[in-house]
Amino acid sequence: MLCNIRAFGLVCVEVFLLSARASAQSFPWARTIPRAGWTVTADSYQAGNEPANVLDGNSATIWHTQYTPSMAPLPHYIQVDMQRSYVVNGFSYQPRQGGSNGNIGQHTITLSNDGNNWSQVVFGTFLNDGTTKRSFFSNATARYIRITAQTEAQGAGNQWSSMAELNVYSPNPSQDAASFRPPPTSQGRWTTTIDLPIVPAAAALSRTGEVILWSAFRPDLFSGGTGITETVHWDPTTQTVSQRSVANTRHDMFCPGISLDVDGQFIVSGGNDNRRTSRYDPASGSWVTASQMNVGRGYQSSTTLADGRVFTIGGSWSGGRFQKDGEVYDPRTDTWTNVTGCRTAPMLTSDAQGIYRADNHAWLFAYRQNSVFHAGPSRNMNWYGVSGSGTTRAAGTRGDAADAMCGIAVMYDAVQGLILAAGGSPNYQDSWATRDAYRIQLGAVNANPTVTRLEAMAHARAFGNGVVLPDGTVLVVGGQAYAVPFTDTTPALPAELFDPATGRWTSLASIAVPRTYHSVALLLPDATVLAGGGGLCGRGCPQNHFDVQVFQPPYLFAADGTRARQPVIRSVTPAAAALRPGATLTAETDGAVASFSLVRFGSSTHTVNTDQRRVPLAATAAPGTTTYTMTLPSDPGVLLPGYWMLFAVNGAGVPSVARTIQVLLP
Ligand SMILES: *[C@@H]1O[C@H](CO)[C@@H](O)[C@H](O)[C@H]1NC(C)=O
Ligand SMILES: *[C@@H]1O[C@H](CO)[C@@H](O)[C@H](O)[C@H]1NC(C)=O
Ligand SMILES: *[C@@H]1O[C@H](CO)[C@@H](O)[C@H](O)[C@H]1NC(C)=O
Ligand SMILES: [Cu+2]
Repeated sequence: MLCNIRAFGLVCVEVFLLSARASAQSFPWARTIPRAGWTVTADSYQAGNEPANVLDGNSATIWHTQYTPSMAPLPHYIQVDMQRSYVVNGFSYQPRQGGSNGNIGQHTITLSNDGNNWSQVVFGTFLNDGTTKRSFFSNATARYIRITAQTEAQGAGNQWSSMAELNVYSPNPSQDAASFRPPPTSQGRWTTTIDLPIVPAAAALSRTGEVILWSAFRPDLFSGGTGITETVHWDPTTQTVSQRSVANTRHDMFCPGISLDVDGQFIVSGGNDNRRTSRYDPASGSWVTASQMNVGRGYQSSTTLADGRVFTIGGSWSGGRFQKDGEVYDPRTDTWTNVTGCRTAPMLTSDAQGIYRADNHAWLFAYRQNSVFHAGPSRNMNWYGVSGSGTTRAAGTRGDAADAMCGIAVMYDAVQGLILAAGGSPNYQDSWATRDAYRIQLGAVNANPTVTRLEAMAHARAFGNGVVLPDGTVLVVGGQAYAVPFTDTTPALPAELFDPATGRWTSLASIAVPRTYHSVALLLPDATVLAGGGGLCGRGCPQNHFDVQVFQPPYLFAADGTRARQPVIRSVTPAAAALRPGATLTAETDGAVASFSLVRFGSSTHTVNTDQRRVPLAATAAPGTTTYTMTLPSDPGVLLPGYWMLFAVNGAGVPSVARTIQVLLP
């Protein structure tokens, strides 16, 4: 697709509108299964709108549930019998084209080989429009596939369901389903796909346990917007997906800086509305207008500081192209203050597109003595001081690395000051990404760190994401080898796991679809990882991925392939679980465990997650008990203020579900 970030606009959108008409479109990873001989049934239909209409290749004829003489109530389902089992990995549904009554909203997709035993592979909510909906999921076998509609997309109370066409995808329709074996659980497992009514280009974990995801002013398009953001709340405990348009802050929060503050509020700065700041308050579930930045920014990064403020720098993608030196936000006073001594010039990459790209997506790590370490993506690294009007000090180069735009940088051990840097490309776009990986070991503040070249990843990745796990390993997901925004070519489908104990990588199971530009990933409190999104390139754009998928890392499985039993943290003392750096924390578990760690709540957009970091905790048990006492690090530059997940990890390496801990300001 020739639509890139320089060429977006009406022409590009028109192209996608035309391609949207091809509802039976195939993809490199998924081809439509020929529908000859299929049969179809539904729980209800209106005479003249029979279920068989979804297989006739004519989008003008539809299935519609009964509305007269009586209204058939939700839920509704429609199911096809493909007459034999296939390896399947996707489902597509074209809504009716003349009108929108019956568009499916909340739904599940289930598979069966015998018509009796069903397994769910997808749940979620579709966007209410006429574009073809596609749900891709991990390879499985099925003869029967069923979609069950729980709501009608237009409005509460509507009881109809309707559909123009239905297709089922297979990685290879001629493959014998009997030969199918899922990847071994030693590679982890990609589980349920969650359909969203937006393309999630940003996500953050709320201290309530909800994940908030957002796109831009439109659910499917990034460019040209202002004044509104389409968001989704996903509650993992109830499995509900709800759509909310946020207009009160008059802020299109596409491509912002995101930082979580001491109270777990999201501080979201700039983006399409490049000077605006919005704060998400988990307590009320609402967004609040905050002070505007001094400088308009988009694609800047920001990081929460040891003192609770938020530092940002760069961001020439939006708000003008010039040297955008640092500024600091104080949530207590709701003010932005320039720290012009934090200079942009030393942190630029040598991008072919100049400053527009060169100051994007900085790898910022707040650290000891209220400092900020800048690890990349430029090959040059820096220390920023954020007191007074700010200081900049060069910190050497990242070994023999080139500029690594849209690579991954993850602080997997904040106590030891250890950062993994991997992937990225010299130029933002039209540029080959690297497989190279480096360990950055921070020493004294303002001193050059020690950089060690590690074993390379198996896959080159730009636009991928890195997630630190409770055991200190780092999961990388998605990305592509040749960086071109809004393409799914050269995707890195297998996940990989970095083990700091050995310095080695392990290839893991493949995600169901490419997750390239505008994808997101987050660690969840149950020790699984959410990864998804990608696209946001306009109505009908085939690179739009309106979904996320949940990954169960290998540590959640026993050697025999079954789910491992997770240890349980029964209680935490102090019970309020709000502590200051240096405090003592006690946790009681349901059995002996080997270690504890804290992982900070994360946020994710454009490969940047400056919120996540891991702090290993040394714990000692009172003799004969499973009550463990640990002392928190005393430097708030290591243990940043805000919300953290406390995990216990047992002797087999299995993590618990997390307890939430708030780290207060010193
Ligand atoms: C139902 O299907 C699942 C998934 O294919 C399979 O693991 C399970 O054994 C089946 N259960 C029965 C009762 O056949
Ligand atoms: C902050 O810095 C920007 C860019 O240099 C400048 O335009 C703006 O006037 C400054 N604001 C204040 C309050 O000093
Ligand atoms: C699905 O199966 C096909 C083979 O039919 C394989 O090439 C592909 O890698 C599998 N996809 C995933 C995500 O495992
Ligand atoms: Cu972008």
